[in-house]
Amino acid sequence: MRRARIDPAFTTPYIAKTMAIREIIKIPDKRLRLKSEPVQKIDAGIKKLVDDMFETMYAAPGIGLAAIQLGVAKRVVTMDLSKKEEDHKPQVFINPEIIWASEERAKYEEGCLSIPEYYEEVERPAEVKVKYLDLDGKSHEIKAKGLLATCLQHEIDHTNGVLFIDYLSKLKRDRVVKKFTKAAKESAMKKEEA
Ligand code: GNR
Ligand code: NI
Repeated sequence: MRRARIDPAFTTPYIAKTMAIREIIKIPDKRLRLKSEPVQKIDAGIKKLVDDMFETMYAAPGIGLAAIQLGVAKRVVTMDLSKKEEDHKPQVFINPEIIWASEERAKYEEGCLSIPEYYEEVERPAEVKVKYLDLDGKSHEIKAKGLLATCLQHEIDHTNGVLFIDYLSKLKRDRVVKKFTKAAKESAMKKEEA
């Protein structure tokens, strides 16, 4: 007899190795407000998490992702600011910390995969110095400006439970939270019906 295509004994190990796109959690999920824990040891689990983060981020698509957006409260950030899809420039920041921020501010229109299809201008320090570990555990310090500075601050905020809507007026923030809360309730109701 031929093996059934969906024989779980055959497909499960395959899924475990390759199906790495995970669900991105959305507001008002309370986990987005957690302070993530520092990574103590960069082991196989962290490497798998980073792989899954890249796959999820590229699929979304997004230019940055913090582990908490997958529900994992660890201080891990992935990023790719390359313009063309062909030349990926994956960057990993473990335990990233802002060690200096410029007085000068810059405005940038931000979006967030945990608040899909909502964009608003946010003002932040124009330049930051960030200290972080790479996947080999080696420490680095970089000075960032432009999109890299914005994205690093956005992702480091995620590791501290902060979202870009926290910088908007209360009116705007309440409005977007309300909209997503309603959508989450409706989708939970639909699930119950099914
Ligand atoms: O994909 C993303 N784009 C973006 C645009 C402007 C400022 C920040 C970002 S990060 C965002 C992906 C995301 O939600 N990362 O946490
Ligand atoms: Ni985000």
